[in-house]
Amino acid sequence: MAKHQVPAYRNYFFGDAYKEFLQAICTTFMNCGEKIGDSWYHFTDSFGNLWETILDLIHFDSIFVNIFKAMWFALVFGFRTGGLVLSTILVPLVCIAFSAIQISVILVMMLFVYLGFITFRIADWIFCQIKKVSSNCPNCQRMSRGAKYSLPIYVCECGRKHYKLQPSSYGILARECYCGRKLKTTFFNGRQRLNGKWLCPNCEYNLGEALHHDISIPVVGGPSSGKTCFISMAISEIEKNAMPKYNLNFEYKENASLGDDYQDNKRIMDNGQLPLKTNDTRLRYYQFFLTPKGEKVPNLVSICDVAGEAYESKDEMGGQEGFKFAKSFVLIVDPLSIALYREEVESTIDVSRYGASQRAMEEVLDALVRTVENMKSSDAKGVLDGNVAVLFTKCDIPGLDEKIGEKAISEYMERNEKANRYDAQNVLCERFLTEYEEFNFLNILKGKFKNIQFFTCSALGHVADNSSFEPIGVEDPILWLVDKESSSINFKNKWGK
Ligand SMILES: Nc1nc2c(ncn2[C@@H]2O[C@H](COP(=O)(O)OP(=O)(O)O)[C@@H](O)[C@H]2O)c(=O)[nH]1
Ligand SMILES: [Mg+2]
Ligand SMILES: [Zn+2]
Ligand SMILES: [Zn+2]
Repeated sequence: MAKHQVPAYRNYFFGDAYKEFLQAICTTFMNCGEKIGDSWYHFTDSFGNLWETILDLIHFDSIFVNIFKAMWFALVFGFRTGGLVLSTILVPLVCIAFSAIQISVILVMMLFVYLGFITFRIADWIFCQIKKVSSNCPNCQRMSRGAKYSLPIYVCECGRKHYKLQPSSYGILARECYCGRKLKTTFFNGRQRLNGKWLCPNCEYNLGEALHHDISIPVVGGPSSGKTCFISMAISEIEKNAMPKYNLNFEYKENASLGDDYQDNKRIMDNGQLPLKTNDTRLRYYQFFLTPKGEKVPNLVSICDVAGEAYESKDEMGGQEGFKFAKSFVLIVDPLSIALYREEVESTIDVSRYGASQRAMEEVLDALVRTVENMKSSDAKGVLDGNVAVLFTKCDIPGLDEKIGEKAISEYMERNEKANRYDAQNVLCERFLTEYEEFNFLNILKGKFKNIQFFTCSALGHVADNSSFEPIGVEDPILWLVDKESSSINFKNKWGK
C-alpha cells in the first residue's frame, strides 16, 4: 500500500528535538574551533614577538633592554603554547563529552516516547481484541476484526485524512492535526468521540462510527421465500420491544446513500401492504445498534438481504463477499417450497397468495455452503463453525400451527416436561422435514453446521389483505444469533441454556 502523508505535527522528540540538539552540537564545535583559532593566533603572534627580539639580540641592539624583552616574550610564548595545547586537546574533549551527554539525553527521551507509544498501541490493540471491536462496510462488504482489525480512516473536521489515528511518533495519546485540532489516538481516551468522519479503510465509504462490535447476519432463502418481509418485521419488532422487554438500547443506522429502504418498507407495511421487491442482487445491509445500557462498545447488527435470484447463479453468490465474514446465518425455509407439503395443501389453500417459493431449499442451502466454503480457506471443507437459525416462515398457513407452531410446541412440552420450547421446536421442525422427505436438506444442514436452532415465524400473521400485519416470532432468530456472538448481550434465561 502506498504510504500516506500524515497531516500532523511530529512529537517533539522525533521532530524538533533532533534539529535543536544538532544545532546545539554544531554551535559547541564551532565555538571550540574559534577557541583553537584564537589560541593559534596568539601563539603565532607571541612567537613573532619573541623571534624579532631574538634577532635584535643577535645584532647586539640595546642588549639589556632586549634581554628583558626576550625573557618576557619567551614567558608569553610559553604561556601561549600551553594555551594552544590546551585548546586543541582539552576543549575538543570537553565539547565531545558535552555533546555525548546531550545525545544520550535525547536518545533516552526518544526511547521513553517510543516505549510510550508502543505500549499504548499494544494496549489499544488488546482493548480492541477483548471488546471485539470491528468494522463492517455495507458498501464493499469488507469486515475487519480480530487480529486483522484495521481502524477506519479518520477525516478531521478540517478535511485532512488520518489513515491510522493511533499512538505513534506523531503523539502518544493525542496528535495535533495541521489545522491545530488535538486528536485523541486511543479508544480509552475518547478517539471514538471525535467530531470528524470515519471511512472504510478499503473503499472509503462513510461508516459513521469507529467503535463497535459488528455482527453480520446474512438472510438466506430462495426467491419469494419471505426474506424481505421477515427482515423488515424483525427489525421493527426489535425496535419496538428493545426497551423495556429486552432492556437494550436500539438505534437504527440508516445508510441513505446505499438506498436503505427500511423506513419506507416499515411505513408501507404499517399500512398493511407488502414491501418493495428487492431487485438488485447485491447484499443489502440493514444496520442497527443493539446494546445493553451502560455498555461502552455498542453492537452493530447488520442484517443482510440478497435478492433470492442471486442463488440461481454461482457467480452472483461468489460476488457477495459479505458471506465470507459472517459467522451467523438465518436460513429461511418457505414451507411451500417443500414439494410434498405444497402438494398436500394446494387443494385447500390458494398457494399463490402466500407468494410460494418454487426453489428447492436443498439447492439454496447447497449454494450457500459452497459459497461459504469457497470463500474460506479450501481446507475448511469440514464442518463450518457458523451459527444457523433455520426459520420456517409463513407459519400462518392454516394447519401449520398444529404441526410446528405454538400449538405444537405447547403440546410437545406438556408431554415432555423436561423439554424447553427451543428443544421442542428443534424436534418438531426436524420431524416435519423428515415427514415431507427433505432428507438431503437435513443431511447437508446437520453435516455442515455445528450450531443449529430451528424457529418458526409468520412475518405478516396473515395473507396480505390491506389489514394491519401481526408478526409472530420474528425477533427470536435474530436475538438468538446476536446473543451467540455478542459478549455484552446475555439471553441465557430466555433460551433456557
Ligand atoms: N401469508 C404470509 N405470506 C408471506 C409471509 N412472508 C412473506 N409472504 C409472502 O411471500 C411473498 C414474498 O416475500 P418477500 O419477503 O418479498 O420474499 P423474498 O423474495 O424472499 O424477499 C410476499 O409477497 C408475501 O406475499 C408471511 O409471513 N405470511
Ligand atoms: Mg426480497
Ligand atoms: Zn484537522
Ligand atoms: Zn468499504
